[in-house]
Amino acid sequence: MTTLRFVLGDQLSPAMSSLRDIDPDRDIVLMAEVAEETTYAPHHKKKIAFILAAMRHFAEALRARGILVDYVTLDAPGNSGSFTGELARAVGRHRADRVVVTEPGEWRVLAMMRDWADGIGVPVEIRDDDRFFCSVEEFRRWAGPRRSLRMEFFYREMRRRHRILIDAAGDPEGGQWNLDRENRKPLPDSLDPPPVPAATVDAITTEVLDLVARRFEASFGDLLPFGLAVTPADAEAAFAAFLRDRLPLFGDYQDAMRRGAPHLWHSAIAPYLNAGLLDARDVVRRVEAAYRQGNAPLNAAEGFIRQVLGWREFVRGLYWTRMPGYAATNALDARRPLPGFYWTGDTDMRCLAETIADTRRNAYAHHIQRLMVTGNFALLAGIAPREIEAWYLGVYADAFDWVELPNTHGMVMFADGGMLASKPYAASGKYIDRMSDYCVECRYDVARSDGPTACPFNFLYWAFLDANAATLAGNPRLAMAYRTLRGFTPARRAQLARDAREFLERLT
Ligand code: DLZ
Ligand code: SF4
Repeated sequence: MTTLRFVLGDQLSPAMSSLRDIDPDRDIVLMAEVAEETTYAPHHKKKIAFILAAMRHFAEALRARGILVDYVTLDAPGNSGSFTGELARAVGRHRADRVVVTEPGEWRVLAMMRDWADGIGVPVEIRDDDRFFCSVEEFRRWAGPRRSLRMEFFYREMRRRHRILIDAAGDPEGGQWNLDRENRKPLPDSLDPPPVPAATVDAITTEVLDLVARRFEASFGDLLPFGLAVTPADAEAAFAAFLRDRLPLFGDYQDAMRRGAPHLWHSAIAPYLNAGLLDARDVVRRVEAAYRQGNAPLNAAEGFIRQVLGWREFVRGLYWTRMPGYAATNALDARRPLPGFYWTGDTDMRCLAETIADTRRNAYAHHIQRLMVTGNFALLAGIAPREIEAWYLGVYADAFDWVELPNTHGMVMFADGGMLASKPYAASGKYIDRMSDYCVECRYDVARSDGPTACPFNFLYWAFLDANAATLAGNPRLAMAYRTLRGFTPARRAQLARDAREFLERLT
């Protein structure tokens, strides 16, 4: 009896549930580079190279353990170009009696998997992905029938359940659950972030880089220099460097932005966590240990752990319990096409140009750039959720649907009407100016709200609030903003709306 174990490109963990009871004498692991996965989103060149190189290294590591791996490269003759096609071909090739897989990170692929048993004629066992703190069932029980879900309460539950940053009395370490207020310091000019070390490129990765340069020449983003980790050992080195050099100040400057410093004190380990090169539970425990050993302050450890144990698990639960209907909502009726400058960076709004340039170079931008620059603009400009979601899914090396979709749809675009976020993260240029040095060299004046030199984020912000008053004015977290808006004269409101309309018309 031959079992075929199919491992996908973001399932590169040695302890994957699909590999757990493998019989090295009889079972075969299938891995496949397929055109459909490289093109279903407008992926960044670095993202494609990262996944394919990590897949090839993973296959080598399995072979070194004496496991038979059937690895289909993108250029292999006869490659059908899809997961379904490659699985069917491999079942025939090996006369497999059954298939074992771990559930995927995307609804689209789960729908495919559910059809596999019928299509290929052998039983297909779909196992849970248990690389997370919280299973989907556990999340479902926690969420119940609630219409809106708050990360904060889920996060506290996770902290308690897994006893992370909990003191001997069962209370949160330091007396507070959430130190978000201590994560917003503006960055002093005198302070420079430490460099983020790049991983070395070996022969396997070089081959992948050649392949991507050839096949994806027209895709978004710079392929070189390539410094992403593609093995667990290199990902571990990247995480260790973060613990040592950047975690201590991560908390203070979590929300800061600076030209030419894309990583600041961020860990930049999301691609490794999401592809399986690092384990989220291990990472959280080690950040907690750094705090307990006096190597990092509480606002850093708690801020990091909130992202991984809180947000990351929360959005995954939300994705799997609310999809596929979740993606179809459009609470603010946003319909504008994505402006071309998201792909070219060709805009005279400095904050956007810098963030998009970082994205193009690194397939990375940190969470405040994503939420408060590219995201904030998309929200204020009323970009269609599907268009901006496809952009985020493509351009970031860490982006897989389960994590990208709720973050963009719910958090950035408020398209779910507040199921995930208690308010839209709309902000004027004032916020960007406070948290960055972008405005200094911008051709727009961040202090002006109307007229030809005004910062577009300003009039767009007021026009957005005005236009969406019927939906948003009752939100207590926006009460102050609406009070200010109501204090404007009708003529000023009309002027702001006109500036916004003319600006948006010029965009398309
Ligand atoms: C993102 C991606 C890309 C670009 N290429 C492949 C591939 O060739 N083979 C593969 O197994 N996985 C790839 N992936 C990751 C899949 O898209 C991902 O596993 C699904 O979207 C489910 O999360
Ligand atoms: Fe961005 Fe406005 Fe600042 Fe220019 S002035 S960088 S557009 S926030």
